[in-house]
Amino acid sequence: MKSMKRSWRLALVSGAVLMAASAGWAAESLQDVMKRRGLSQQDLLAASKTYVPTGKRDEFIAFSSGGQSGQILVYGVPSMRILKYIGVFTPEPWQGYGYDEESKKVLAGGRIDGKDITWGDTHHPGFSETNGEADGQFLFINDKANPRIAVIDLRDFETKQIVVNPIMKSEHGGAFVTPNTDYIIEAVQYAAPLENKKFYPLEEFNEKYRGAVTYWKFDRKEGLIKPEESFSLELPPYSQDLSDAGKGPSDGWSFTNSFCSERYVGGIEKGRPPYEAGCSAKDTDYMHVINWKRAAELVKQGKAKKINGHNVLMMETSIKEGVLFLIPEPKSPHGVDVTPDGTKIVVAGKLDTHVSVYSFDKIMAAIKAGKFESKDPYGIPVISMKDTLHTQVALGLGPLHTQFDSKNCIAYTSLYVDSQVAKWDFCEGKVLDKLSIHYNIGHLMTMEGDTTKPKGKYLVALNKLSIDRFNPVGPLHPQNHQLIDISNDKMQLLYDMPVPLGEPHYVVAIAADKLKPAVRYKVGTNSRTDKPHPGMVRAGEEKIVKKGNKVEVFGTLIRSHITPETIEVEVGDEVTINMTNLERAQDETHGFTVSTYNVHASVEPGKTVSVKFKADKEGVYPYYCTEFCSALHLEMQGYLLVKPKGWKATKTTLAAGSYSEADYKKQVKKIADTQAVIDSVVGYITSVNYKDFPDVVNLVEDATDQLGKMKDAKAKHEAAAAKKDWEQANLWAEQVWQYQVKAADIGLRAKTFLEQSGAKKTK
Ligand code: K7E
Ligand code: CUA
Repeated sequence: MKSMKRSWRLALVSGAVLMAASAGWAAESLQDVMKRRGLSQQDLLAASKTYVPTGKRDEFIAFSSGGQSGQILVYGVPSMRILKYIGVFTPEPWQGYGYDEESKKVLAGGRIDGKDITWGDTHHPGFSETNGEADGQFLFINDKANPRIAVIDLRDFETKQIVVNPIMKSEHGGAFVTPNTDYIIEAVQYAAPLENKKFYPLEEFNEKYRGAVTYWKFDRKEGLIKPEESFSLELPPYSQDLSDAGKGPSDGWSFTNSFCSERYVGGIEKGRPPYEAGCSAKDTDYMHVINWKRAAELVKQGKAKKINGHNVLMMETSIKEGVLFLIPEPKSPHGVDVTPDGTKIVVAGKLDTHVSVYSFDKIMAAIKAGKFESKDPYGIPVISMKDTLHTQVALGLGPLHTQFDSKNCIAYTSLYVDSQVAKWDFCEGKVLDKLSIHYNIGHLMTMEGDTTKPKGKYLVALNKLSIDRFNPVGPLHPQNHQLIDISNDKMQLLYDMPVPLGEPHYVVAIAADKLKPAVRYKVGTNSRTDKPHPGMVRAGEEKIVKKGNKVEVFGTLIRSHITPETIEVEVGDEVTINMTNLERAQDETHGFTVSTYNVHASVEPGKTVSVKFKADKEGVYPYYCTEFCSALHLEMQGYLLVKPKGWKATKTTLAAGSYSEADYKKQVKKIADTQAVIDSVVGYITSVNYKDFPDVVNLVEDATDQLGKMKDAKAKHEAAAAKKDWEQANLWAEQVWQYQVKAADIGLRAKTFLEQSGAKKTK
């Protein structure tokens, strides 16, 4: 232990010197490396387009569905470096999601029929938009299996809300956002009765089973979905698929696909041909064209019916009021995508080689003229394909999804069967380029490529299979996100990124500079509600309150101790521990757990988190900080003592060590040496314009805090030394040194930051 302390001091003293002394080895040439690693010129070119040097950042940030993991995966483009997993529908231990009280409440919002559902089949993330542009404030994502939508606040990348769809039993087409985020669109996948827990036999499919599309009202100020102000449209049982909101000229309308307008009901066990045959029998399905603005007005006028307490505009009303129309679309389509200028709607027919481009103007003209080719079995007017098509382009086999370029009229469509990306012109209706990629692309994604202002540059192909692409890891393979350069006429494949969370159906990416995440919370914030946490306390106010069998701890975390360090309860007590992280420095997160009680919290600077459990087991349970937050992180510990009922102490002195006057003298010398290091660091920091760097100002505040605490400990060690109490003298001297180490650690970080950011001398 002693030698470790010495090396610490050495490291502190030499840290600054080491920093400057690492250049000068005879470097390998580029040719040497190419030869050694078997790289071609083409590889090098690709590498130079995706490589982001150490310390540099990505231009775009991608938010990928984590598929069945129920999470979101955040990565940078073009580096494809993973930055974060966000727990959404699934507990996420690192972030304490599902292990602390605040996040448990968020997850509880996703309970269905009174039961926890701890996974989700996430498909489509969507950004909040302002005037059709991604604004970087919120992210939404859906759960197909258990029809739910979640809201993630991009100030802290935390999930704030989960809402359960009140009338659906499954969904797929979510989350699509209207151009000013008034509504988040979610559409049914497999038709079922809209009333909850209502049984109708499959023989009554046409009469009693229904599709629907829900418009969730979003309150941007509160950052929450308002279920009471949300509504749905009842739709025929056509297996609705994806949707997109109109924008610009088509704002106020939305478009939803369907893939089984045959209304086929399978049953191979009874000798019926399977769903796959029955659902693709006809040459066309229906695109639903919906005037959601008008529908919202009708709901306000009280024209909706309440089903399960939720506003539903029944088909009869929608037809009568002219808010719902159908247009045939080629066989079993998958994606429907509105062009950035809002004038056209692109539909890819999975089982057709074409993409169909519909003209919004033509659709409106047909509606205005009352020109319909027929009515569907439910009486919904059907506009003819011929009257509304702008063009159709043969792209290849299995077109699925379309994204747009920053250049006018340029679109990219994934070809599932061909395993290709097609670049084409949707104005002129011609193919421009095709790129073969690895197996079976599903979605594809360009930078802000589903907004009014796509940013071009890169495209990511989301491939379902990776087969032989990566080192084998067992029969379950990762999926493969392939990065493609689209800045030139010809597309170039750059990089393969294995995705270890399946199955990431869709990704959205945004210019990194649009995101303005916070580095800390206002002290005492409940991050899940963004409100002051009643369990917060400031330094020195920590307390344990006992009322009957309820024990509530109001504690704090700061390098490197937990206050309180002992919590005593009686078996059977209900224990709530609130912890506030008092740090201001960036990235100084502490974790908190109590052995074997299945609780965990991630307490970022300023946050207050509570964990709750019943102390139902007598015994001794260490609690500690789970983040390696400082050199004395391991010592960031304490004991929960769960005592038997009516237990009385018999021994009252704690175990002691043995310390001498010589030890004390060594301590005092060590303190003086360390102070010299601190003084030199402080000297440097105050000699430059450090006040121009808010991050450094925060570090300096934290360091000053640590040094401020020294005074008290110093008085204590000196008083103890005067009384020749060498144990107390040594321990309080050691504590002074601890404060110094932490201050020096923070100070060195500030110094490095300043040197790297080009701080200027002021003295
Ligand atoms: Cu897999 Cu959008 Cu759910 Cu297509 S979806 S691939
Ligand atoms: Cu705080 Cu480890």
